[in-house]
Amino acid sequence: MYNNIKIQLLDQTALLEIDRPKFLNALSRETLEEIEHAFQHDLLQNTAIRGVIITGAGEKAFVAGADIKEFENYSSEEGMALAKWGHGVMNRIYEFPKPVIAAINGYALGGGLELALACHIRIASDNAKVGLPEVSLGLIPGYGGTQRLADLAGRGKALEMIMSGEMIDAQDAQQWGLVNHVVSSDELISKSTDLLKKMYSKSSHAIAAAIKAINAGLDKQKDGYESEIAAFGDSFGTPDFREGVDAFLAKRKPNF
Ligand code: CO8
Repeated sequence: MYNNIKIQLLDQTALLEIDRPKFLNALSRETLEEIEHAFQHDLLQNTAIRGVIITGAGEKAFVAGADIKEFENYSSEEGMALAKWGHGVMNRIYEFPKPVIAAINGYALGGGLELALACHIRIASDNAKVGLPEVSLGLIPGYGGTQRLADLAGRGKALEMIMSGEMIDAQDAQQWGLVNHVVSSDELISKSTDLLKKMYSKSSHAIAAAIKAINAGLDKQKDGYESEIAAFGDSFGTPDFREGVDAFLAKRKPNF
């Protein structure tokens, strides 16, 4: 049914694996559509599923970002439309009434880190590397990253990560408040399922209510999210975007 994701049931937990290892699980439009569909239908409606783990196929990456090859020729309007839709998908996960854990098994970059930030909890393997490198492409994060990173790590750390475009390792990510736990690769899924199992012994109604209440407290009328969408769209009209993406595709350093 899906071409880019796989869903496997581990008792009451759905393990959603993003399955494009050849492209480091980059989020193509079709991949994001499939994630959206899964959260709208299977994962939501199947009452046997009480929690979800999102992870990446292969040993190298959780998700290395949005698929750069797909948006290399986007106009500002197309960029803004994609960000608006992407925000909707991320919000669906952020507000999902069952617990969602990102099991970060390698690179979580750009849209990949934004996907992890939209989950309720993040657990990283000790080889994980996370970052928001969009400025290297002449862009800014476009799937909620400017807001959710600042929520978790604070303004100073968020600005450092976004303005430098540098990645940090799993230990620093834990210190910065981005990830809850760091474990070995072998333990990543078992640590995530163990944490979910503790939640399954509690009231699922109360858990859904807690997610809603915590999110409501952080909702700043969504103004920041709107300005991210507008600024993200504007970036597509700049020469820096052309240079950044051309450089990535030509495997050279950009010259801004
Ligand atoms: N998109 C498309 N393809 C990718 C991506 C990506 N984000 N990341 C990696 N790939 C592909 C590579 O092009 C390569 O394919 P090929 O073999 O055909 O050339 C394959 O995956 C393997 O990658 P590398 O050979 O580069 O592997 P390395 O181990 O040398 O490097 C890195 C790993 C450091 C992760 C490197 O691949 C990299 O820097 N990737 C790009 C990371 C990045 O910039 N991510 C941010 C993208 S922008 C974004 O996410 C914006 C989100 C906001 C919403 C977007 C809406 C439009």
